[in-house]
Order: sequence, then C-alpha cells, then structure tokens
Amino acid sequence: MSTNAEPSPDPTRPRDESQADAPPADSALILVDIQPDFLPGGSLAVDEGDRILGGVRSLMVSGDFPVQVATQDWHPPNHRSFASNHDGGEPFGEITLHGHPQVLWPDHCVQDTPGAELHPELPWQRVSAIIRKGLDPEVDSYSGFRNNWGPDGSRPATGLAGLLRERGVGHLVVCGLARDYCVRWTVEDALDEGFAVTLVWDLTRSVDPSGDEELHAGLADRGARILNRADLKP
Ligand code: VGL
Ligand code: ZN
Repeated sequence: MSTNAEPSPDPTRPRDESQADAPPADSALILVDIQPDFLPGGSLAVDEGDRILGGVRSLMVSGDFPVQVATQDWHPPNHRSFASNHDGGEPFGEITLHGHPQVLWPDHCVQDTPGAELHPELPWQRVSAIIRKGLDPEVDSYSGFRNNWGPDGSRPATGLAGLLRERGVGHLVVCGLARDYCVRWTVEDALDEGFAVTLVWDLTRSVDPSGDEELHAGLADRGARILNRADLKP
C-alpha cells in the first residue's frame, strides 16, 4: 500500500455529514455558458443569472473536480438564431429552421466581444477544455455535446463525450446558463450518451422560469439527479 494513501475511514467514528455528498472520483464539473451576455446587463440577460456565480466558484475551487470543462456560446455576427438576421424577425419569436422550431434571439455571444467571454470573475485557470459552440452561421447549438439539427437533419457531435470518456469521466455535475436551453440540452444529451448526471439546480437560471416545474420533473424522469449546491459537500 502506498504511504500517501488516504487513511481508511474509522467505522467507530460518526460519519462526517459534510462528506455525505462528495462527488464520485470519476466526476467532471461542466460549466455551461457562464458569459456576460447571459447575466443581468447582457444582451440575452437571464434573470438572476448572476446569483449562480458564488456557488459556481465554490465548486470550481472545491478540489473535488480534477476535470472541469466549460462551454462557450460563440456565434458569428450573421448567425441564423439572431432575430436581427431575419426580415421582420422579433427577438423571442419563433421560426422553423431545418424542420425544427427555432427561437429567434437577440444578438448575443458574438465572437470576440466582451459579452461572449467566459465570465471574468471566475477562476477559469482550473478549466482544461472549452467547448465553443454555435460557430456555424446556419445552425444553433444549445448542447455542449451536439449542435441542434443542421440542414441534413443530423446533430453533429462536438467531441465532448469522447473527451470526457478519454479522461475516465462517468459522472457529470452540471451548472450554468440558461437552465431551460443550454443546460437542459446538455443534460439530456449527457444522459443519452450514458453519463450519470447531477444537475445543481440553484446554480442555474431560466430564460423563462414559468417552465421550471415541468423542466425539473422532465429531467428527473430521464434520470438526472437534481439537487442544490448546499446538498453537495462544502
Ligand atoms: C443559450 C439561447 C441562445 C443558452 C444560448 O446558453 O442557454 N440560450 N444561445
Ligand atoms: Zn446562442
């Protein structure tokens, strides 16, 4: 046995409740689209989006996540999801794009603009991979794993699933913005890819919170474990 191994737990000692929800060793922290444009003051501001920052930081520095991956919405200015690129297009209206409903968004996360940066107040030094998505002007991309549907009806992979598997990751702890779009799609695709998923509900916020109850139930039904930051180890 190696001399620097953790001492085995003493069964006569009461269990330390603060350790109750330490994430499994094969966990990765997935930080979805934590960018100024999705925070109050941004061009696609999510109400209370800034409230997640302290808790997100605490997970990033917890020491529990040797693998941390960020996603970054990263659109060219002529992106099809922008209402401004459609004649008469209204922000938050809906069109059909490649046979699927597409919300028209205000211009957001335009490549190389300050609103598209990873939020400057978080410790990104710990993040070893950044998956940029939404680069194809014709296709939106909510999930960190796959684009939305393209003209050929397929949803091309970003490579995130392979990256995580090669790093030995089996379990994802997911937080970020927006709960009802990019977080939701990332969680659903992660479950479809066979990862165990813990969604840290209070470290996410929705564009439209009126759907939160249904979203919570739907993701739990699909197999996501949903809890709050305080339910995890300090
Ligand atoms: C997102 C709408 C458009 C998100 C990205 O990060 O949830 N939502 N682009
Ligand atoms: Zn976007």
